[in-house]
Amino acid sequence: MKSNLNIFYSITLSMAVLVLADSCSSSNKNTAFLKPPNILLIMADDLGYGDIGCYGSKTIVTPNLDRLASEGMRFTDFHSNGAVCSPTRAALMTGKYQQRVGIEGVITAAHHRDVGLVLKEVTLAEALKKAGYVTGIFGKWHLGYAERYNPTHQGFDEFKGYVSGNVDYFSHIDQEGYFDWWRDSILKDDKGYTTDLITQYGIDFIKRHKEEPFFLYLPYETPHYPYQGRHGKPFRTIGSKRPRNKTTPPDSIPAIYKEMVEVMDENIGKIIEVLKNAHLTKNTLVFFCSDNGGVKNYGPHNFPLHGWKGQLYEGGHRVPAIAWWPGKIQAGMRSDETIMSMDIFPTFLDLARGTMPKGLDGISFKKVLFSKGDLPERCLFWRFHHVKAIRQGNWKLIVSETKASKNHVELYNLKDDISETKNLAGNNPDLVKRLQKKLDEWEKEVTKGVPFLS
Ligand SMILES: [Ca+2]
Repeated sequence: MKSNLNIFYSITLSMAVLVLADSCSSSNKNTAFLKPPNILLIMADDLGYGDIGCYGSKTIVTPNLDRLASEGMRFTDFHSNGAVCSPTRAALMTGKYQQRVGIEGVITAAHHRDVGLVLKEVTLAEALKKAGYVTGIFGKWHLGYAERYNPTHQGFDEFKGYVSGNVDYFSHIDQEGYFDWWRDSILKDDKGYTTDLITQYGIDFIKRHKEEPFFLYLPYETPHYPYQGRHGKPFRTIGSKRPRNKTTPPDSIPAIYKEMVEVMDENIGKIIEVLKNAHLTKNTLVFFCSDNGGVKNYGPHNFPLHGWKGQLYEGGHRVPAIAWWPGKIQAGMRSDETIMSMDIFPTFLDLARGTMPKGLDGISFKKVLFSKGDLPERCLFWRFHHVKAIRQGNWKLIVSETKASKNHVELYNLKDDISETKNLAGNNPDLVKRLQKKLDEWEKEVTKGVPFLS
């Protein structure tokens, strides 16, 4: 792989030199011959909209993420496709609404050990691999427990990490008591704290592949439960079921949570240092985001948003997102474009100059990154359990089944009311009708013939 790529780049470099010699006046136009950028995608797990400094946290200190935001672009209206883990990851990997691949809910350790993202789907890793990239994932997969759903069968050259929703940060055992730490498609442990291990793997990957275009995906576990700090102890053992977080006293969770996020931030700082020392920053996009909103009960993680992980209020799916690429993305930028996880696939492929698969729902936001234009107007949709939502411009309609009503409708104008406090449905019956019609049409089209997790 490496030698073939080196030959490929030697040839293209020679071609570039010939073209430059032939036409000096157009030298700036010959960037097509340059090596495509490295792409580093870092995804936090359950990190809320207000959980890091540059999004307003008063308690959690995140100098490294804050620096990436101040030197790059911070997104204020970025959304996870799902309000929980697996759906967002399915959308990220396919560039489609997760409903199209039947992963609308969590692939649970208890009930879904034999389902996953079907292999026939073209994943982001497969598409980038086809475009000449070496690909690695270190951290959380959560798109299938069985070996046949392993990320190494979905376009990733290398994998270390876990396939469940969460593991003990030290013993690497999932909440149903199964050991869950993989080296590629083999179950094999590595000693260490999950956040630190993922970072070490990522750094090692960068050092080994710095000459190639690489796609490195680092889905951290932080700050998903179990709440365990770096100097804590393992508390899950093989065969023991600890379905929630009963080992950590609730009053100690805020301090541990803060430490977990700060340790992730410290680790991200280490990775950036490695990129700088390897002189890779001018040709590497770093993109950071969360997979869904913050969890209820343990602090004001989603402030100023209403709602939590698992809900379709903004707190469930509007998440932090930062893009950093010195020299390419202007420093200190803020984007208010409405973007979803499924847009990452076409954007990365656009940057890689790869072939776009057919049937994607996401769209490239490359021009937003480079401050060269806005995205076209579009409607965006969410559905989880008995709740569904549509976003058009500043309007958001949420339709839910409640005990009192099968069709409970809420309409918010997010421009004036980001906290979703004033339901304007009663004052805007025509708009409600229009949005509900679009929502119904989307639902019918997107779920056509696809079996769902039960
Ligand atoms: Ca999550």
